[in-house]
Amino acid sequence: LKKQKSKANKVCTLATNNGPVVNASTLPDDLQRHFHYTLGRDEVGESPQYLYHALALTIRDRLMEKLRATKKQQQKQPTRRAAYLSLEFLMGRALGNAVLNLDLEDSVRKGLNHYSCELESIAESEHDAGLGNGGLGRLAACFLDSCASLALPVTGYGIRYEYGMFNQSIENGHQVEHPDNWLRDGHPWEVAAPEYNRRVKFFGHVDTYQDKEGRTHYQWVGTEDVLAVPYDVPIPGYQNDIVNTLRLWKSTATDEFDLGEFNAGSYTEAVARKNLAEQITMVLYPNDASENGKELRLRQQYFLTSASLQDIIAEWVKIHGSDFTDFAKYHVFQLNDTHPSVAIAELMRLLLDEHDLDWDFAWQITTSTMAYTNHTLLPEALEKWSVRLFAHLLPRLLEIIYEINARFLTEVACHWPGDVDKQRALSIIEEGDDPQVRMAYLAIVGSFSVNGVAALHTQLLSAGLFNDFYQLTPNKFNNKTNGVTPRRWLAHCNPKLSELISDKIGHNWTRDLSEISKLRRYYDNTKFHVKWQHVKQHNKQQLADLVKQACGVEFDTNMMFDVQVKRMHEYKRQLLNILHVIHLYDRIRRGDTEGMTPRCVLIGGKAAPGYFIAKLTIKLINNVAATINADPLAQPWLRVAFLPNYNVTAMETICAATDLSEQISTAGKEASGTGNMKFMMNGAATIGTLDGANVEIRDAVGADNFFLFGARSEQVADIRAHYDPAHIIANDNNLNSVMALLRSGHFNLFEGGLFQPLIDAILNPDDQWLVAYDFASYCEAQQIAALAYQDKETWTQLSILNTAASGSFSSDRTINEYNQDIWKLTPLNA
Ligand code: GPQ
Repeated sequence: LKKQKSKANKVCTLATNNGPVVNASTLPDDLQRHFHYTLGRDEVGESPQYLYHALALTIRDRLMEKLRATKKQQQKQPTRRAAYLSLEFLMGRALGNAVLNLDLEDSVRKGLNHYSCELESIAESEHDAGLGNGGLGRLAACFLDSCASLALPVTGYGIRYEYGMFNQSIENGHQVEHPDNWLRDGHPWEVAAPEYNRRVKFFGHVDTYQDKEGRTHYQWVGTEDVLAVPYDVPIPGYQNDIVNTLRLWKSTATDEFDLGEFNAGSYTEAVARKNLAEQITMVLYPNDASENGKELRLRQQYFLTSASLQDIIAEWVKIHGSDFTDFAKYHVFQLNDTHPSVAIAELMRLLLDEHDLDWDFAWQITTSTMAYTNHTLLPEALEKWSVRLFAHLLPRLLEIIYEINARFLTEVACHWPGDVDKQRALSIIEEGDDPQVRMAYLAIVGSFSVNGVAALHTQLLSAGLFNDFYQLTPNKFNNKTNGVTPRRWLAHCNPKLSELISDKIGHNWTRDLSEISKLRRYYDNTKFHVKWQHVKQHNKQQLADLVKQACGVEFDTNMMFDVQVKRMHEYKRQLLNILHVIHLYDRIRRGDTEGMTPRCVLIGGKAAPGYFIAKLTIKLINNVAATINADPLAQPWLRVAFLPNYNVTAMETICAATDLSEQISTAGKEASGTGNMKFMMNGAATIGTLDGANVEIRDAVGADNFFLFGARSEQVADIRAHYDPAHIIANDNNLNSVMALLRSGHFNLFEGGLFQPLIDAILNPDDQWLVAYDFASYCEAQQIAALAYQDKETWTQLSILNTAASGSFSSDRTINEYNQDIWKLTPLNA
């Protein structure tokens, strides 16, 4: 009884005391309390899900405590802060990351002992938070980790999609999509904050009236409003007591809806309308770097943007009232691609219509708080919205965009007097039968900073795609090469290698990855080599187990692990990869195995559901894999698997186990890449083109330690001008033989003609991805890599050098640059 009493007291203090009452030593008790009382469970038995849930709540208590402390410290003195606006946050699992960042491993293991459970197996119960497509969404997640770890006051704003990135299964070699009901078992990491609900307007029309001074006022009326409800997810910094917030908005119907329509008797219509409101945040659009164009997507964009800006302005008004003089001193907004770029017009609307500022002042605030990051040069990914749709959905926003454009075009006219074509080319509104709003142009015009995500990408943006804007305002343009968090992508996902590294150079590399260069001292130390190899073998076994379980394919850890995992897209050229695999198979069948290195090829990635050619590539990979894996002749040399449902969690196992990282996009097409960095950090060598951040990776590790191939970006236009793939094929025995196998139907014996569209794509003189052009140099680089792998010493050195050279690919470096050049925030403890 006494014991129970003291427990009850503890709960009571927890509720009333502001000081820390949850700590490492109370963790095992807290875990039991959540398991038995919060969740009402007795035994772990058949459902370890509950124990995971209890553990998550136990850790969340600790996060909440630090979150409150962080907020308190921020409130002590007003600080400049940043909001990272993004339609995607690809967070993956939270448990392992929180345990690492809060340094709770020992006490968590102790707590789980009571239930005879391992942390690793409990962690398996967590669904990935897949609120993103690929690189862009994962970058946002890495950035949040770095911001918190650097104690920067940055809040993430996103959407709480009911359904995240779809789950992919492979049936008869084809991709099949399944809804990702990730919230089904509850999401213990979030806390709803309905007291901060915001109203977001849609549809309606604009009324104007003149006040006594003759000023015109605009009122957006007759709107159909939707309520935005915030859910806060704590973002812990790395062992620094800082916890920031990711605020995710869910859409619901407004209260009037309940009272008004229900009472009016139109019950079913009212419920249908409620559904409409809730549709907004129902599902993530599964398109990576390609156009959407759907009304619901624009609704999502405006919903996120409006709710987030209102949130920030409401807080400002609470303290400063209607005085916006210093607003821009205290706020900066980073737009993650054009997806949230309607923010520029929305901030104008809020300042003009709701807070009564005049145009010049509002514009000055907007253009000194908005900063835009571009993530692609692909024209099909540059967002445009039809003016017609805009006028219908967001009439007031369109008016403001027209006004921004009119004023901007006078600047263009001053810079290029008399050049009407220039005005047409730079206009935010694209003329034509179906006029369009060019969101990238709106983003550039309304921002004080425009950045690309790798040196080459920024250079191509300034010299090409946005050159006119660059000429107009060169100082806006800057580069911020991407990075990845070394906490998740080395410390957490590769504990064995981390321990080995820390043994040699201490563990400060987790905070300052530039220290990892100290590893170079050991690159020719044979004792160290043995340990390094040992860790790699262990990690390869883990991946082999995963591949066995997911694909039924046996990977042999003595073979080279050659991996390409990323979204399926023509520009990423998974097709080139599988052509090389077919070439190896062709060699094996011919008995030409001299100098061949046994290898296991793993490919994984999701295709957008409507992307026919990407889906067909998945089918080809699966059919080729089936043929090769069933051929006893190929067994000693080659195994091939397509890993279904590639996601953040799978990458944690994959990047730690890879020998050769495939980064083989057509030069000039991959803005940066970030998978390339994760592989490098974990000691994989790269085979790649001079594209995106590959350029900087190669510079860092040295040309001798990078397997380079393919056309350079500056050659691509020339090559395309007289491109004749049939001629290339006819003059390359290897490629000719591969194409003959494909054409013969060798990989689609019972599915005649199935792969013809892929064959046609390769043979198309208009093939902008230059698959046939790069094939020979790709095979050559593959052969050089294969030979290097045969010399164990050489390869181990290569592996160590890659990890040692990965220091600048930490997202801490990236975020420090964002902060120095764009955000100018003061770290909390500084
Ligand atoms: N990226 Cl525009 C996406 O993942 N989705 C997108 O919609 C766009 C870009 C990627 C880009 O393809 C990669 O090269 C980058 O490394 C990544 O964004 C992060 O910048």
